[in-house]
Amino acid sequence: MRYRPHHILPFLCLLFVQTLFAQPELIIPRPASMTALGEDPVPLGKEIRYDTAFAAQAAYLRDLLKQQFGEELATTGMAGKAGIRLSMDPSIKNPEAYRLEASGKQGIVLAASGIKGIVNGIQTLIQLLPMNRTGMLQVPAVRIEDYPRFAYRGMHLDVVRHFFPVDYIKKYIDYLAFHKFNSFHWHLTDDQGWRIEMKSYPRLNEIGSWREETLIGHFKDEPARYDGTRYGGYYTREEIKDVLAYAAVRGINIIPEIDIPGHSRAIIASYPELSTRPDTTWKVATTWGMYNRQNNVLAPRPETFVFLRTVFHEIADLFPSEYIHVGGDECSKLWWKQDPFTQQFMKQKGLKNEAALQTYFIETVAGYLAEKNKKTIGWHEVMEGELDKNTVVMNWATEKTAVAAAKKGYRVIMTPGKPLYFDHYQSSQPGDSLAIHGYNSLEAVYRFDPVPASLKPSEASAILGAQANVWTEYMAYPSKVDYMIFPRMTALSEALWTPADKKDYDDFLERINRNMIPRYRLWNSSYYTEAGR
Ligand code: TNX
Repeated sequence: MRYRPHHILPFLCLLFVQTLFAQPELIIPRPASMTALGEDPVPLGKEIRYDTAFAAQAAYLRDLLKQQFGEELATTGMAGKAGIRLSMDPSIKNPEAYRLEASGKQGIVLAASGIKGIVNGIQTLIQLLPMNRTGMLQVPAVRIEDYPRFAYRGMHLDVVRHFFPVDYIKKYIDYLAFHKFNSFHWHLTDDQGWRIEMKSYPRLNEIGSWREETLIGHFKDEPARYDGTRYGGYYTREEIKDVLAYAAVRGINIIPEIDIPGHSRAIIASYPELSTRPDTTWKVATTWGMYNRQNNVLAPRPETFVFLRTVFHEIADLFPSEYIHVGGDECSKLWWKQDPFTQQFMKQKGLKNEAALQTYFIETVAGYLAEKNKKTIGWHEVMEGELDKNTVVMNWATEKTAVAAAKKGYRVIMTPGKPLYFDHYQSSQPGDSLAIHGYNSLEAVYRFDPVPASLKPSEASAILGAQANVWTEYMAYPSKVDYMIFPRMTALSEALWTPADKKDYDDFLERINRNMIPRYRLWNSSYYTEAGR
């Protein structure tokens, strides 16, 4: 079934309904349980009261309401009577769960045992209010008890292939919060640039953050064309801290990724002595798809391991996340095979092949991270050799790889190319704005189940959740990112949050039309529609 956002009827209904309040039936992702209380709608009131643990979330809610309605509610601690109450309730076991009750007797009470639960409840409350102010603000009388199906609900963003300003990163974090995601995977380094300020190795920024020019069109186009314009940049430590604080209020954990030992061209451009050819002057990559095409690997030299320990310690000190992502994907073996020093190193360490060396790098870095009490996440290729079971495997291949990893005893985050690569087309029509290749439809994303059918229930707990990846080779501006993620990100939010038996694709399309398309517009965000093409 196609959804028809420009169909007039839903909009008329929406206008009519919203003069009173929004319908709980439209909430996305759909809550686990919801009961209409059959009472009159409950006025929003003039105050937000809160337990001290939720002071920052009270201010966040106040700002959201002010943005949307231009009216500033008072935040008053627990004193006062009417209005919204953000209440700490330790009896709610899951800190991401919440209870929202709006009734004549109690007013609007939002209860949770943790920051993330309150933030999730706030997103539901926002959707119970009209999108535009049309008279008194009130919410329907309901009781909602809600919790996530999966513990890991993530979105990734590649800020290397194209670089996005802090304002957009914050907007992206707002998208995550709205959709009740909890993890932002920030892909900060790659062949085409190093995007975070480093104190320990300044050439990573002086040289590694800039490329001479950028490829135009698809990387397989012949002949290749370039734009001749220097491109780059990086986030300063102050900017990173600002983003971390912004995310923390919204209950979003930021997992930084420093991608090694492949995807390292920006590193070896800055410090050629860490490459398999120290005598070479490397340039930061200007094209895409480097795997097995251009040398972009680290050599296992003593200075490389000093570099890795120092850099990962600096990252570990900056980011509060329990997990740090070390990359480990698409590490070409060609350049290691050709390098006598690397071959010598492998012999000396008893590493039987280049896959084992790849794992050696990851294990070594996992050890450096453990010194800082951090755990490691790597792309599934890190399992090519014998890898420690504490490392979480992020699987971008098929279900088969995920099943193999789970059976070996790894914990897995699912991010399969099909359907969770949002750099693939969501339109089946030729002539859509350039994407890498492939077709990941909205429906495929909605129907995606992170748990492979062939896993036994006892093995299914190995699947922590899932994430969509947003590689930005063909997304030069925020509006293109928006266009690629919406509405697929909205579909993923329900696949990760809502109990499987409560999912319904036709109903979801209805909610996209009536709740989300108007909201994307409210946010001034681009989105894809079949009808709008
Ligand atoms: C593979 S999947 C990559 C990225 C590219 C992407 C393009 C993975 C971990 N690495 O470097 O951007 O394909 O779809």
